[in-house]
Amino acid sequence: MNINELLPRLRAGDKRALARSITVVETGGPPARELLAATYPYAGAAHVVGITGPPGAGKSTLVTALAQEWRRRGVTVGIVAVDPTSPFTGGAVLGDRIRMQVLGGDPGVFIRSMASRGRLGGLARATADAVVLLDAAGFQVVLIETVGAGQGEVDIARAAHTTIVVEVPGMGDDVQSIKAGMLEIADVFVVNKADRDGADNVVRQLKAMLHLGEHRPGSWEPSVLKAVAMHGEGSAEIVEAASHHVAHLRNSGQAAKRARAAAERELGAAVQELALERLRGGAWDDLVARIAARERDPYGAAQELLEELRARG
Ligand SMILES: Nc1nc2c(ncn2[C@@H]2O[C@H](COP(=O)(O)OP(=O)(O)OP(=O)(O)O)[C@@H](O)[C@H]2O)c(=O)[nH]1
Ligand SMILES: [Mg+2]
Repeated sequence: MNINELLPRLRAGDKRALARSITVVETGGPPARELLAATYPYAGAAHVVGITGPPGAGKSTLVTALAQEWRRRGVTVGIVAVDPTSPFTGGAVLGDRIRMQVLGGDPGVFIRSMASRGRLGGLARATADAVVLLDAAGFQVVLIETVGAGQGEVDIARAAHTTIVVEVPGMGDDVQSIKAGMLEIADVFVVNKADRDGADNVVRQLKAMLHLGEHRPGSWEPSVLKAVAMHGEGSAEIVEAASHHVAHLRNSGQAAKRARAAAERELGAAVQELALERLRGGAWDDLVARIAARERDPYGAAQELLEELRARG
């Protein structure tokens, strides 16, 4: 199916066209870019919500519960589950399928697990592109699940309007497991598995940590909410907090600022991807070897490659 056929079907919310389109962006290369160029103008309306947190915190369960809550409110939901740890084994992916099965028959829900398939720029890029596709297909909320482990996941979270960080009680009875980075990116904290002992303690500690930072007037103060995702408890409050957050972004003018920052990152990433693609091969391997041997420096070599590119026209 070519893009001229794919695009109208995708825009009509056709799930098969959407699944195919995501495979195209996962694979990357010129077809991915062509598809993205065609869909980009139609995206931008969705509320993109990142859900991150340690392995096993209940992220997939929460995503399922939140999707159900949004559906009860008549909102359509696209879900992207990112599994950077095992993109090929499908272990966690299978778990997600089972967990999210209850959403299966609903035409207002689309679920996709992402693997990078070796795409240049990796999973973060493929995920960002998949979000554009879901957005252009008309899904009103797009949920991205990632394990909050590395920089790549922080990048993915940064692409979201609202970031929900999931924590659980019982991890050494304190929240030292929360990395400083997580504290900074969280717009909403969810203490999941609140059916277990210690949830209130985690809530208290999170609030204390948040108050250590100075709260500027007019800035968003992250909510700290308890949930039992397994039973859907707390979902309504979380959906409301996410909606308040995105409204705050719009009303404070931050949405426009963030959109600009995101556009700049997107452009930078695209330049890098295209430049690398054109520069690899040729003198590349030789330069790499010589930089490793300290016979060349990376900046001088980059300069040389760019000049060569310009000469090629
Ligand atoms: N007790 C309790 N268990 C929960 C709750 N929510 C999820 N779980 C369980 O926690 C386990 C992990 O849930 P997942 O939703 O797969 O967690 P995850 O964070 O998506 O896991 P990964 O994607 O593998 O990092 C499952 O056995 C869930 O049933 C909850 O509110 N209370
Ligand atoms: Mg999961």
